[in-house]
Amino acid sequence: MQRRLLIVSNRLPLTIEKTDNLYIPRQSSGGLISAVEAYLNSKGKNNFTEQLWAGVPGVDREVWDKTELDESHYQFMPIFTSQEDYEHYYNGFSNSLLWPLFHYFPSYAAYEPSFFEAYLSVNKVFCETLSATIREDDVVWIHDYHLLPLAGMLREKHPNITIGLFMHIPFPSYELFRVIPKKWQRALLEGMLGADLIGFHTADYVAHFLKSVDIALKTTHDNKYIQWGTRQVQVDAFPISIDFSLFNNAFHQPEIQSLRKKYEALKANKKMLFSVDRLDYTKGILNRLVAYERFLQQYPEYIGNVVFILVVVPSRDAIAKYNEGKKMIDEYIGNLNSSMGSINWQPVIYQYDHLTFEELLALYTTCDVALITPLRDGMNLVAKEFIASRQDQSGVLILSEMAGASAELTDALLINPNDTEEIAESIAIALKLSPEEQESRLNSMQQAIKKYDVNAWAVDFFGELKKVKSLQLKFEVK
Ligand code: GDG
Repeated sequence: MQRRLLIVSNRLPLTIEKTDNLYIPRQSSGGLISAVEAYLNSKGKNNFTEQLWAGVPGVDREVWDKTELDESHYQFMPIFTSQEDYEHYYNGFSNSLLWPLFHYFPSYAAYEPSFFEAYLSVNKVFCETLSATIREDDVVWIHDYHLLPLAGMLREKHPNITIGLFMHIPFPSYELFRVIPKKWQRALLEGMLGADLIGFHTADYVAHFLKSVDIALKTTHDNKYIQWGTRQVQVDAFPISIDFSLFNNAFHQPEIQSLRKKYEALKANKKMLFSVDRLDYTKGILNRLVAYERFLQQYPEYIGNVVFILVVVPSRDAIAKYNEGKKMIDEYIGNLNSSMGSINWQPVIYQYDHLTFEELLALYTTCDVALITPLRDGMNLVAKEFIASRQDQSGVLILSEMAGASAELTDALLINPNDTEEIAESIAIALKLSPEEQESRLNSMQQAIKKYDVNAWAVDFFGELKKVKSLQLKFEVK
C-alpha cells in the first residue's frame, strides 16, 4: 500500500520576504529543517506517494496566497492561528517554559496558565486543520516540543492513523520534569502517548521520558514499550544526522572553493577558530568567549596569531532572555577586542546574521578548529556537518559533553562547557594536534556519520514505526 506522509512542525520551513511587490520564500535555518529537508530531498529513497508539510507560515492568509511557492518536493499545508494565541504558545509556553526547562535552565522557566491555555488552543488548531484532510492510511510525523499534545488530539479523532513523534531537544531527568504543574505534566505526556512511536536523540532521553511517564501516569514500561490503553507505544533512540554526501562533496564546489580562498586570505598565516549557532543561551556562546580569552592569556604566543570567527544567527528575539544574551555577547566581544586587539589584529571577528550555505561550508573547511560548547543541546548538527565537510582530512572538533552528538563523536576533543580551563587547554591542544592525529580522528567520525546519515535515521524511524503499528493493527505498510 502506498501512503501519504504528513510532516508537522511548528513553523513551515520557510520565511516569506517582500521584494518589489513580490513575496519570495527563503528557506529558514535550524536543525529540524536541515534534517527533514535533507530526508525529503533524497528522492526515490522513501516510499510515500505524496509528502505534505504542515506548519505556521509566519504570514497572514492574504500574503500566503500571493507567495510563489516551489512545491516540487512536497506540498505546504499552512496553519493559521490568532496572533495572540500564537505569541503565548510560541514565545510563552514553548520557549519560556518547555525550552528552558528541558535544557536544564529551570530558573528561566515561566509558569503562566494563559500560556498553557494558548499552547492547547494552538495545538487544537493544528489538529482541526489536519483533520480536515487526513486519511486513515496517512502517516503523520510530528516534530518537537511545540506540538506535544497533538498526537493525543489526533488519536481521539482518528483512532487508527499512524503517528510518529520526534523530539529534537533533550527530555530532562524526572527531577526537572516534575517541577511542571501536575495537570500540565499529564497533558504533555498523555498527548505524546497518542503517537505509536516516540523518538529521541539518545538513550538517556528515552530513559528520562520512560521514568517520567511511569511516575506521572502510573504506568510500568516493558523495555521500550508502554501499554497505553489498548495500544502499545514504542519509545526509542534515533540519533538525528545529516546528508553526509552533501557536506562532503561541497569541498570542491567552485563557489565554495573561491570563498575559501577569500577566507584564507583573511586568515593570512593565523590559526582560525570557528563557531556558528542560533542565538540561544543553551549554546554556551558566552562561556566559549570567556574560555577563548583565557586561552589567549594562558598562551600569549597566540596573540596576533589566531582569530576566532564567531557567527550568531538571530533567533527568538521577542524573548527578553535572548535579547539580554545578545547584549552580553556584544559587550563581551567589544571588551575583548578592545582590551587585547590592536589596529593590526582583532581576536574575534563577529557576525550577527545568517550565512549562505556556501559561506557556511567555506568557513567549515577553512578553519583549523570548530569550537562547539553548548551548555545543553539535544544533538547539535553543526558538529556533524563540520566533520563531514572536511574532505581534506584536517581540522579539529572541540565539542561539549552536554551535546547529544558527544555520544557518537567520541573522537572529538570533549570538554565540559563550564570548565573554562579545560576549554582553553583544549584549544591549545587542538592547535598543536599532528596532521596524522587529525586525520585519524576525522576519519573515524566521518565513517560513523556516513553510516548513519539522515536517510538512515529516517528509514530507521519509519521501519520501527511500521513494526510497532503492525503489532497493533497487523496491517502492511509498504
Ligand atoms: C535543534 C536542536 C538538534 C545554522 N546557522 C546557519 C545555518 N545553520 C544550520 C546548521 C544546522 C542547523 O542550522 C542548526 O542545527 P543544530 O542541530 O546545531 O541546532 P538547533 O537549531 O538548535 O536544532 C538540536 C536539532 O534540532 C536537530 O534535531 O540537533 O540539538 O536544538 O544544520 O547548518 N545554515 C546556514 N546558515 C546559517 O547561518 N545556511
